[in-house]
Amino acid sequence: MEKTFVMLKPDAIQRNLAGEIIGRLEKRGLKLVAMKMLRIGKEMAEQHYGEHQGKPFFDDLVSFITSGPVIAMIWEGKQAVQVTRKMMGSTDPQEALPGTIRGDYGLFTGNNIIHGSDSTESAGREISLFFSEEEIITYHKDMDSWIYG
Ligand code: D4T
Repeated sequence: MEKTFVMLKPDAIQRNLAGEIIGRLEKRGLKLVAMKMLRIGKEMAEQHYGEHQGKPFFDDLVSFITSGPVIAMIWEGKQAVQVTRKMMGSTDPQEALPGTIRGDYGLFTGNNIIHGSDSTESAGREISLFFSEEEIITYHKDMDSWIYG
């Protein structure tokens, strides 16, 4: 099974959207294997968004992601990376389709509610930045046989 890293950004927490979003991922059939709330420091934010260093929106991005607590999670499932990205919708919430998380709850690119890894390589890097091996839980869910057949 593939793992992906998902983070509910400070706007999701402040707007009371955490339960709703976690519920959507859960109901889709993805399996939650790690979760914690934390406040990201500047250094960790710069590392997480390293690919955007030097871009005009970088400083705003770092100050936004460090502005309040986030919820970091690992979700597992078949094609978990791609499935989660589709559920999130486009980076710019104004472009995101209704039915997607950003398309239903967002209006502005800077505050786009949720982060999800964009590839299995990014997922591996992000998971090890946020979680230790011991924090990732391996367990069986009977329901998986109803989800995957
Ligand atoms: P993240 O990484 O937060 O899941 O978002 P995406 O994967 O969908 O998009 P991204 O990496 O291109 O952008 C990271 C982050 O930067 C903000 N951003 C992005 C911004 O404020 N202005 C911009 O022009 C872009 C492209 C939003 C998400």
